[in-house]
Amino acid sequence: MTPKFSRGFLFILILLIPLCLKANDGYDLWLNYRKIENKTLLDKYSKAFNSYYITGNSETLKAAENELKRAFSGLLGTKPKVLNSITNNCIVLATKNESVLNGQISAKEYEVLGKEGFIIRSVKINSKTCTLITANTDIGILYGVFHFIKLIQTQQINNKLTITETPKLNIRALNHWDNLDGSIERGYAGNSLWKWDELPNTVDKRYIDYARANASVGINATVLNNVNSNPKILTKSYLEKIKTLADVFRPYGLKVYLSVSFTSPIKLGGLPTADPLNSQVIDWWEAKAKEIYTLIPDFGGFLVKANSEGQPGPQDYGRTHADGANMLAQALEPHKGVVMWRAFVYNSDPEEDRVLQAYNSFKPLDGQFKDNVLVQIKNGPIDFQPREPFSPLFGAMPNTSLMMEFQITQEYLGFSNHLVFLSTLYEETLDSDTYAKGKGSTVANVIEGKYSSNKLTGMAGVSNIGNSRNWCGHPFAQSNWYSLGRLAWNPETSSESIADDWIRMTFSNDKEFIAPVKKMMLESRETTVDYMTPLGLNHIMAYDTHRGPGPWVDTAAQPNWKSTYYHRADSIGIGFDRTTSGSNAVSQYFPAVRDTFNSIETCPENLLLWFHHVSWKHKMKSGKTLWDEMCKHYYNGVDKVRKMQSSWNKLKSFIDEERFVKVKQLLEEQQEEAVIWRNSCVLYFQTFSKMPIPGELERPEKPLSYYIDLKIE
Ligand code: GCV
Repeated sequence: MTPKFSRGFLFILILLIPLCLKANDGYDLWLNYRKIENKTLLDKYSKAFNSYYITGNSETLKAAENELKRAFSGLLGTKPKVLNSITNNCIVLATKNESVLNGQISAKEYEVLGKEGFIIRSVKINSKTCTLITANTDIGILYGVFHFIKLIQTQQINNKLTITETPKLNIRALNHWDNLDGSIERGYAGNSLWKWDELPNTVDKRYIDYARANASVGINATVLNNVNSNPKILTKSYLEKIKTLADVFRPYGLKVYLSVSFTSPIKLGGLPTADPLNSQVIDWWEAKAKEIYTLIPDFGGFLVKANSEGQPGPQDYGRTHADGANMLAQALEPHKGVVMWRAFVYNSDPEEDRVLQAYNSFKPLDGQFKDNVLVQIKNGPIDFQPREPFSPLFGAMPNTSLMMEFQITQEYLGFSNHLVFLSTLYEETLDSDTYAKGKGSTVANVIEGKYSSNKLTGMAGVSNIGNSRNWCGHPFAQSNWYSLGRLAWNPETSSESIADDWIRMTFSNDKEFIAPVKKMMLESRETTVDYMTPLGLNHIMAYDTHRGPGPWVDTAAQPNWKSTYYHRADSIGIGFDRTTSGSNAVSQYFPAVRDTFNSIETCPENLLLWFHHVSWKHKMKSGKTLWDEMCKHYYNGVDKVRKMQSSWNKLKSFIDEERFVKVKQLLEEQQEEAVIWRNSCVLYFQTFSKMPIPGELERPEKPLSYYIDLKIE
């Protein structure tokens, strides 16, 4: 039977069509190849790039070719011709030794590129004008293609292209904290992407899009499972599933790694011990490594959380972290695998400042790790707070490969409900001067390996990806995944340029849109610090969930999980004395940094309460008392969220309805939570300062007890 539609229904349908056309659910991320609207530019690009010539047919080159076709069809509305010989206006994709190159690029230039770098250059080959994308390897070509597409997306192609790019870090990794039951620890965008019950036989198309997205920003490593690892991940049946994923990811240069539990030999192998010096344990891991590499020849290696937050480790057997890491490294060495051993360790002793513990545990081990071990260090000494000083381990272990661990998922930063562009947080850490080799020895330089003989370098980001349709929950949370990739490729990239590219690729090239959105993004992290943890406050979130305020939390499973442990507010003042007369954490830094942090006069005010217990009446640089200054920050935070809202509300006409509305709703939620944060903290800390909220500021609507009872879910 043919369905009959009423006139009214058809009318509504017609009205809805433009809306549907503008719909965008965010699935395409920054690979959003929508047609260039500027007619002149469209004509220019369509003429300049109308065909391509490719040598080789590996899976990686096929991926490059497909991406090019996809981008052309979306951005230019054209289908590029595949050529048998080079003609004018074509794109040439060729690796180093292809004869077609006619010596365009010198051997020296190729040497600089290494295994993953690429060149994009406007050249003449046999008197034909073309754009050459070349590299030593196929993956270099794929990276080059993504870069080239980015130039079209962001409308930044000049007439003469002369681009050379090489990654500054070897391992550029996502750490998934995905559990085998599909849940994600600290994941706020749905469940795990990995459908373990369907693997190895069924391949979700999404795995390919995941790999594409990672390759597009140069991410070349994925640790599939939670660092709180379930030993089952190393069973035969899981390894077969993982092989399927590795096969899907391989063309995109994405290697698979696994988080392993130190007691796997006991749990899976039935051994009585997991002592790293025990020969049966050593044999067990060597056999396991062989088994893995037989299935996955390019397997990356292991990530290990040991003797941390209840996880087993070598110290359970009287051995050191180096003993544990080296035993695993030895098992992986014949296969060229690596161990990423986390430095995130602390005990529950209330007497030893938690901030000291990672440094005290690892610094003495400098030089003891095998060459295929990287020590993976969180950016700050506690745990992914909205602001922390850089970890003093950066620069302190010159004979060890050190890699950076950032968090992309917003555990302490409002989950995927708050707009927080984390690139500025990453950048702040990377730009911090360790003074390890005198002024200018930035954390970026340290992790690039500039001061050590160790050759392995890396950066990891704890993933914010889940199976929600737009991958990351908040449309802007995608920018944090993107930023991690960009900074892992080059830790000296500016957040400003990352934001610029991301906005153009994801939303629009319209200047009227880019300027306000970029401002929102670049200010958003400081805004969050203001309404959550200004002036160096930290870890005052709700217990366990880490969502919403909880400065009053004073009972916890261990003393250093209490908020009161961190803020130390009393009738005199607030803050943790970590100076030379306090816990002495300042002395873990090189002298110039130590002295700056140690003095209340020179300590940056944004870290003041991290390092000092400061009187409520202390005069700040602004001339205000500490109390008034703190109030100012909390109120500013809320005001700035409101400013984000009003900026966003003016941008409706620039983008699709779907993402516009989603961001609008989330900003409303963020504003409400920022008010809760502000009111909670100001009212709670006021019980110690006994000082009034400065006159002109709006008063909290509810009493403190209301906020203490409130749970933000
Ligand atoms: C994976 C914090 C988080 C934990 C996380 C841990 C870690 O403590 O709250 O969920 O565990 O860091 O990084 O290992």
